[in-house]
Amino acid sequence: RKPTLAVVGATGAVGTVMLDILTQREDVYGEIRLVASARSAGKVLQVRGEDVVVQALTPEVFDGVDIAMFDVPDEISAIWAPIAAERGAVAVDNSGAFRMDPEVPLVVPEVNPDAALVRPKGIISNPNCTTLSMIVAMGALHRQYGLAELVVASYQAASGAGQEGIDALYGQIEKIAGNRELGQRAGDLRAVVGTEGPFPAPLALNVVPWAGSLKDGGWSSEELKVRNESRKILGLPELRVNATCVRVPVVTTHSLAVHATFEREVDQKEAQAVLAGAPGVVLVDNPELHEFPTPNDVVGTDPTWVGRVRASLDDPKSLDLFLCGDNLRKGAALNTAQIAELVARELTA
Ligand code: 11C
Repeated sequence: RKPTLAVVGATGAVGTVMLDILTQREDVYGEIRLVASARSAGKVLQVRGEDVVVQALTPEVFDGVDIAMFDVPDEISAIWAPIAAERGAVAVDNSGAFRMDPEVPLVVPEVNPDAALVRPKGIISNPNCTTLSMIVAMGALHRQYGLAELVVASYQAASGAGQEGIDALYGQIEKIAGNRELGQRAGDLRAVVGTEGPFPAPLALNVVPWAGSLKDGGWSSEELKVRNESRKILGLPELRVNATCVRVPVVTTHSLAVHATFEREVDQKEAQAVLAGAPGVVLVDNPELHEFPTPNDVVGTDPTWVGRVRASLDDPKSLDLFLCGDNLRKGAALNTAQIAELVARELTA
């Protein structure tokens, strides 16, 4: 019997991409049940070319479900993923609610697929989209050279903040369109576009060094997630990680500038070959032809795209590189779908 899948949060920004991904990938499921808040129940969505009526989130909706994906806020997952697990489903959760729970594996199929097999709570977590945008490439380099330290700066897209973030960025762009005076005097953008929406400063014609909530020492929650999740996925609890997370006026696709230090000496050409050969990674690194990944080249695609690979001029064990990953695909829906496929294969083996 093919497993029954529930997609919880089917109407959100990630849920919408999930339905496309389920339609495009190999069909390993029997029934696919779409679930959302009571407000969205009754809507009709398409998956695998079929109309499916959205059901309200209730405990009973998980009866007979083998795998339940959650693309909902932390507080909803915190309550409902355990309910799905109690009712016999394996919950694959894309929220931050369980990622650092020692009894919940945090899985990236290209990096630590076997971790998905040990899930005492019946829950598997999907990492944060910023961590995911870099971790497949860093996992490949770690296998070759042994990772010792990461110093990263992110360039995060508005859709990381969901549909609200997308709407805020487009709304701001509409408000400033055609105004060639803006962006030249302190505070002029704030006066025109305000700060409605999820970003604490104007995003159009600007960058905002903030994502998530404030934690001790001035770190943002997003920066700590990059640190803690990278350590857990790579199995390196002492890995040195410093992240600065920045929002940029891009709709979808997170980018990161990475300075990585390894246990062994690195070679630029060899590192490029390692990345080019790694599953889930595409190398585009011809600066003489101005060929390198940009978010707009990458949006809508599955892999992590890497370019600008350079050996550090000051440290034979360090590399600098730039990478991009679609935050709604590999950064969220695709990785969740890949984890669910691992479980589906296990259940039908
Ligand atoms: C952002 N990475 O770009 C965040 C969104 O922990 O799943 C995802 C938050 C999370 O704002």
